[in-house]
Amino acid sequence: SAWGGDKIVKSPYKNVEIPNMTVNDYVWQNLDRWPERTVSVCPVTGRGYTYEKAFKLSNSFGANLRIKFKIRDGDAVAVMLPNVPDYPLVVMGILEAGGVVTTVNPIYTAYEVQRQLQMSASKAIVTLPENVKTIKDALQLAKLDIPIIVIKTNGIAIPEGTVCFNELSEDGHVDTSVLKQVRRTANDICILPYSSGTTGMPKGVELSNRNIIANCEQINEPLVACHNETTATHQDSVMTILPFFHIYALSVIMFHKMSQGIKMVTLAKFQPETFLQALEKQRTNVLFAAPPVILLMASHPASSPKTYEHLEVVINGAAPLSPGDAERFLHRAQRTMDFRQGYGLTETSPVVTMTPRGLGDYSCVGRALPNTELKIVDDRLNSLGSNEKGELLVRGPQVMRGYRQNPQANADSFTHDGWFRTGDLAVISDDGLVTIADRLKELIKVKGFQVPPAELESVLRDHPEVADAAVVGVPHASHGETPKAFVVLKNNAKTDAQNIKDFVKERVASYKRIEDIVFIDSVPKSSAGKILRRVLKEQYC
Ligand code: AYL
Repeated sequence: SAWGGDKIVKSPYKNVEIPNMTVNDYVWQNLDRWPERTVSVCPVTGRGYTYEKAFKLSNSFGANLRIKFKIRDGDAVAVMLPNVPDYPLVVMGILEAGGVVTTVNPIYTAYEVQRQLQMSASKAIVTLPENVKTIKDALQLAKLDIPIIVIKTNGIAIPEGTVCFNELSEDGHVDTSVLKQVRRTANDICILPYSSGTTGMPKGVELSNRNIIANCEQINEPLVACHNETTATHQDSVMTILPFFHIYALSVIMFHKMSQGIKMVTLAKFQPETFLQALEKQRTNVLFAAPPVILLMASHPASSPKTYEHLEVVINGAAPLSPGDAERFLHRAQRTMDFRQGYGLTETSPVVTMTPRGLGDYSCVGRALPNTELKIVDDRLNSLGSNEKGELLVRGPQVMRGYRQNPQANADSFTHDGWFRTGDLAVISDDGLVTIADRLKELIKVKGFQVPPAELESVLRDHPEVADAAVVGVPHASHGETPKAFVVLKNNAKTDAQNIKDFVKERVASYKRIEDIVFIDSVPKSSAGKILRRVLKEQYC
């Protein structure tokens, strides 16, 4: 049995060593084995970089961040980009400069960008021309003035009042010895993504170099690994449709694949035909996916056995998979593939469990990675046993240091003996297979993306005619879940549902939009003032 007498589930795998270094040193450590290999390429524009070129350009960019923009060790730099092939150069340059990367969703509105720039105290932001207007609006809202660094991708001049990334990263034009001043160690923070965790507004998740490197090493365990070694005659190629701004792609794809000399085929937009064509034409053999991608491959008319001729490994994560979709996809592909699943959170860098090769069970999320311990507890944190349903707790080197400047959230998220509370309801079998049963936390996931109810409630309460509001997630056929709002209007309010929807639409990214509003007289709350979401769900959903 995987269970110890102490009701702790240990990983079945041998512990891995975690090298004591920074992520940038880790990623580049084997550079001399594959300098001429492609690191990233866009199948639509053909733009891309070799490993050596990416290293050199990121060095120049990093040096300029220190010289021209006075970025110092620990300063946050925001990255607001779709999956362009330059993404790894930008991220690595920031890390080499000693900075901390905070990734921003490129479809965020000015309100959302403003909040993240303020909370992270970002000293600069890197983006594309089409996002400059949103960023300028955000800086105005925040009364901030930071440099906007813009990547020139098609020869067209960059907007006025911005700095050109391509000039900052040009090789040989800057003395990169300034990078020797950087003093970053394994325990320093390097990535600062935002997550709401179990409750409340998005919070900065402090991930250290050690957290990220641990997770890269943990997924190298032979029974869960999904790659062939890069050699003189072979290079794996990964389809990168999942956004780099989310920790799943940033960590599991970018950092891990670069440490292994793998090629990333980057797609900036989720267009079904382009994606399916690229799978076929680019001969990608590995695909990391979320449930909407699996659904697309299972059902799109252009999805055929030819599309998947080169595909060997598919890994799902980020939200509950429908096993039926997995089966329908495999049936479409007419090919034996290594189809697996991972589970984790932004707070765990992200991978906690992974299904082993050949398991063929699409309803579970596999076993604990090396160096990782699990526990199932009831609502009083008492340990439960195998096949008993309760909250999943995690201990391991991939677990974040904590939420930035938020002692209350940290106190709520960790037990006194150092276990991280996932807020997920799970069951673990005798032999250590984990099945996620439900989400205990208030977080809503739309197409695998976080939609924190507290964030939408705060937007709703900003509406001049709204007195109070509560938001819950309801099941949705293709998105997994969708937010549903309960609104209490002020006395004599003249507004209607459409007006409120439009108000929200202006302030949040498209996947957070509210389609369904119910007007109620008062929001049910506990004596402590906590919204009783379950009451709303039971009464109206
Ligand atoms: P966040 N099945 C069901 N729910 C999942 C799964 C899964 N395979 N993976 C993640 N979740 C839910 O921070 C769960 O509720 O990180 C969890 O608490 O955006 C929440 O998503 C965390 O959301 C991988 C690939 C982990 C992806 C990830 C997910 C990172 C998502 C490991 O191999």
